[in-house]
Amino acid sequence: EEVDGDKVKLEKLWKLMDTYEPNDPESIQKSFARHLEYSLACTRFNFTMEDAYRAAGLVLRDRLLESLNDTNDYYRKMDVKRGYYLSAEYLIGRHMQNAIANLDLEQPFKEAFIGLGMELEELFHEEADPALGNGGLGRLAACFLDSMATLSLPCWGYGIRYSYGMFKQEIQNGRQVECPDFWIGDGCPFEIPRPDITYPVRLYGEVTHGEDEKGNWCVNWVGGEIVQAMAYDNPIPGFDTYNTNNLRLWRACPSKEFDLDMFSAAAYADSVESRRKAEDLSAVLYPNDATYEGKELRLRQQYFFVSASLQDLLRDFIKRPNYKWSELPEKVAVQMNDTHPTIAVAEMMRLLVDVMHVHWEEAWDLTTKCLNYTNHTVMPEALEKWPVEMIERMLPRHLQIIGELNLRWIKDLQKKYGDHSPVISALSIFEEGDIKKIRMGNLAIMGANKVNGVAAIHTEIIKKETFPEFYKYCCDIGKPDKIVNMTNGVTPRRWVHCANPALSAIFTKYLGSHEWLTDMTKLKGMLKFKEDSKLHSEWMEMKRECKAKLAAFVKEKCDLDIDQDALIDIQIKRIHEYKRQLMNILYVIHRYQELKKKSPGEREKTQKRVVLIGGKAASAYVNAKIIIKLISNVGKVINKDPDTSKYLKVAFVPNYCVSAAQVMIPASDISEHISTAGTEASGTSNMKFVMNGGLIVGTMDGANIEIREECGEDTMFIFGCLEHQVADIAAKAKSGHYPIDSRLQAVFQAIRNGDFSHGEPEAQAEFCSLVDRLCNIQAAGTWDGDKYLVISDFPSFIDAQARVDATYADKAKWCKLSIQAASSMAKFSTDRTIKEYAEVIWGVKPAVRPLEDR
Ligand code: T68
Repeated sequence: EEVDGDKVKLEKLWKLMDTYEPNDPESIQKSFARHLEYSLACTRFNFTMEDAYRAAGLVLRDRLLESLNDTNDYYRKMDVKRGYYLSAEYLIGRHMQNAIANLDLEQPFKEAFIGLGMELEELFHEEADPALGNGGLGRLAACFLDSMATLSLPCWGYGIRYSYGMFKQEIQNGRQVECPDFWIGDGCPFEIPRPDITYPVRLYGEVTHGEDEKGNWCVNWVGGEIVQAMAYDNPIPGFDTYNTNNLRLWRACPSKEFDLDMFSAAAYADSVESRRKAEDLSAVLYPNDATYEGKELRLRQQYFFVSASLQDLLRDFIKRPNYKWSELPEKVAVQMNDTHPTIAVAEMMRLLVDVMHVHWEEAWDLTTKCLNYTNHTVMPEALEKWPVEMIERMLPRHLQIIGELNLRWIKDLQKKYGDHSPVISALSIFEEGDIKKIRMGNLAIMGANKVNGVAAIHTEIIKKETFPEFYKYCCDIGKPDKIVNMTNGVTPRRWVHCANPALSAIFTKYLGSHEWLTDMTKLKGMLKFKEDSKLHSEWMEMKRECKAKLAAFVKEKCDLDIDQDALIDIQIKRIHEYKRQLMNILYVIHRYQELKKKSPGEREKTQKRVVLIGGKAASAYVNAKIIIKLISNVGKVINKDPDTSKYLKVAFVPNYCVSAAQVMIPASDISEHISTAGTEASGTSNMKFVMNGGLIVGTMDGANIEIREECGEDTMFIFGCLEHQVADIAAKAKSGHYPIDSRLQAVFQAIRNGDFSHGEPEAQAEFCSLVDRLCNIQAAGTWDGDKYLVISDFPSFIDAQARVDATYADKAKWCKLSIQAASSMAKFSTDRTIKEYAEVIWGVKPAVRPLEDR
């Protein structure tokens, strides 16, 4: 019910609200004091650092809200086409520093807090690190939001407000222990609960047929349970624009109606219990990446957020004056981030046909014009397939819709390829077998206007290997460009400006303005200084500063002292066999063995190195967990060996997360992106490292290939087999031809000898199992051994590392390469990526909120 304008002095209210919060240091201080006292009930004489963080957060929230509301009004007024990013994950990281930078409040905030005797940076550390995602896919979504806002694009994100994000990783006796991450704690000042924005989401129940009020035949989905989705808004401010966009996350709540039948049947307690259970739906993020768990709760989560989001965006559409359904594709574009939101294909059809009474054919036309799908992986084990039986129980109407869609699809294919073409079973949404399944990838491609991969090589693999029949079909109907490439990126605001203020200052000083932060092609202007000795000394000073921060961090997290003059070598990413952290630690052992062989005099001449490895393993991923234990144990041996510890240190850094990345990445000299060719779709941390002046040791995989193209071959230490060679090497290995380099043999021998087992029989057995598996010592006939070709790529990995040492020895050369690489990264800003999505896939244009609007 709206407020009656006669009763409330609306005009007066409007005038009062028409004044914006002032941004000078003194007003910020006043705002801060007011929030401490009135919002947090602290006194000026008695508050903690956490209170101070919270009050500062509320100061920012006021300003974010003003901008969010006005931006929404502006988009509405302009009646613009909107983009909606559907993602089950957002790895947003801390808000505060980013919000201050993007709202252009760095100077006044700094002054305000210095004036109050506080360091702003200390406040940043009080903030929990919201980790509502697993890894690259979730972090990409967060970088995308930053770029959408910065480009003033009318685009929103939709997702799930998990109460428990990605688990916190503790390392106990070298092993991963998962601890719950209740990130919300006493509440997050940057989110805005919207109890007024809720939608019912039905699960289970049955489908009946009947007549509507007008006597038309209709379908009813009834019974089951209803969960309420409540909106939590997270303002996303753009940089150098007045636009602030929104990330709307849904929390599951009990439905508003109370079941009176249950109540009167004296089942009051049961009834409350079942309502309480509704909240479990958004309780926890599944900690798997690259595999999916066929758990019913996961499918419920997916449907829950998809249904709420589509209801919300369709409600917004029908609020437009004189809307016509035929105009939906001119006003709405939806991006499905992987197959996780793919049930959207069926839900969009259900909402249009059953609820909005649009004809089936038109509804399908609209659906396939609005939806788009991004694929992030070619690993077969990651392609989601849900049992038909599960969908039938949970979403009976959706199964009917998918069945009907498939029927029409197959008929179309039969006309083209004949009744029994093998293409048909490959393209069908249903997978036959003991357990009949729905292939979400096929459903996504069928329902999408555009399908995209995330790096050039990955998009080619999608066409040729993952979905070849689909690609052929697209070519056959004259639409080969239904599958397009959208190479990933990262936001330079968080990953250079916030993470590495010293580097940001260098760029701004040499280029004469901070324009590079919104137009990274400007960085090319640095190239003319790449041999300038003054820049070299500032650049090296910047690295030293970053390394000092890293050293403090490593001391705190690993209780290890590291030499700040050493070459810093980092591998941080989810632990997975295809990413080959195992190869990295095997190389560290080899390096250790070589050092041990040397005389003290010879050792003096070798390059000092600190190797840091970090990342989380899915909780059920046995091998990944053993790899963590092996890294920890190798560290324990090497770091305390007096012969070598001056020259080589290695540590497993616990609880890798966005805020850890912001400290680690700027300090690296080299980073490892060493997946088997053809397995890493893109990778995005590779981009962050290079933007910060680090060089890459890497394979010809994912975005490494494109980074090399942009920065020059000399800036990268490439090794390993190429994608087209993999099948051949694996085939030879299967037939027994798989030689092991003698240096690797020596490493295996040391592991088998128990040199890194600390006398723990369990660890010894586990480490041997890893080595045995690589060497393919297992049940006869099954070759599942060195699936990711560690043995085959090892010798060239050693060579690449030798090239690193040789190059690093020449400080001026290294510095030049570092400047050259960092200045050539324009392509990998998400601003470029998002511009391409907006132009090629969404057809969404910028809507710049004008200055006079303020
Ligand atoms: C990553 N995928 C790719 N998946 O591995 C990486 N999966 O190469 C790419 O750069 C990145 O996506 C962005 O495109 C993931 O991160 C997941 O996190 C995930 C989560 C749940 C289920 C499956």
